[in-house]
Amino acid sequence: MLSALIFDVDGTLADTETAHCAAFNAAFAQMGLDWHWDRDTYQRLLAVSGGVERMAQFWRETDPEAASSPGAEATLRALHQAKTRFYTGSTSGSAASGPLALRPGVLRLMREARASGLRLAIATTTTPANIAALLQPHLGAQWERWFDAIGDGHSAPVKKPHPQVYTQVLSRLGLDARSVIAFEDSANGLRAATAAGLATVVTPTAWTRHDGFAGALAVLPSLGEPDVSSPELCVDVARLRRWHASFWRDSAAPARRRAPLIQSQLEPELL
Ligand code: XBP
Ligand code: MG
Repeated sequence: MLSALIFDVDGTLADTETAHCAAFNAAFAQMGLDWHWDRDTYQRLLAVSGGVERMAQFWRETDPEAASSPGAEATLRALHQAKTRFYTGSTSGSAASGPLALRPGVLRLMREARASGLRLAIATTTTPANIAALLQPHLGAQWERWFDAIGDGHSAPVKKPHPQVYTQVLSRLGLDARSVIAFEDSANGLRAATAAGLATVVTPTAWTRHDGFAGALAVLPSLGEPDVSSPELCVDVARLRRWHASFWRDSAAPARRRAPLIQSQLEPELL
């Protein structure tokens, strides 16, 4: 029986990677580095989960000697602290642009899930401060009370596609993977959730729409909003319960599990 929903943050709750990329570039400039990540570079580096790990990868590519020097780790930590200040400032609504919007259907489904007695949790590789900056404007100062468990880049330092953050959250929930659905946006996230044994709904963004999503429970442009999405693309608790039941009923047929139950046409305008 379905008991809980576990949400990834970046790309799933909100389309955040444009803001992350801008924050990285602002930190590089503030620290006097001539690094600048354009869209193509950042899209390629997104294959590496974790901001510190992502910068380390870029540094190894561009200056392997400096990247392995004794002070490199301290430099990366300072860079990441600066980046997090820029990101939380741009996301939380304190910037003129206002708070970063949640993706279609996220708040609706979380409200409906809680009203239906389902428990909610978060499993992300991002920095804890980023979660608060994103969710506080939408869920209020007590935003953490929405979630029975939160796994993040600090509590689970081994990043996706490793399943560490999902196994940690399942353990904190005291639930078996078969009673939970995960929500992700990327191939790394799908692989992490699948490795932890979870049926996973994928809602890619423009940053991740070219990833591979074999083994997903469903691949959709978003969780949908009744007034703007066609009915079959609107995810509600009743639909999730049906998908979850058929996913585990069909699990005896491994070949069928490789093809998502729902593979909608990811229309660019919907992403
Ligand atoms: C996506 C990530 C994060 C963000 C940047 O996290 O891989 O690294 O891109 O955030 P999610 P940090 O698991 O929520 O999709 O710089 O804090 O890592
Ligand atoms: Mg993500």
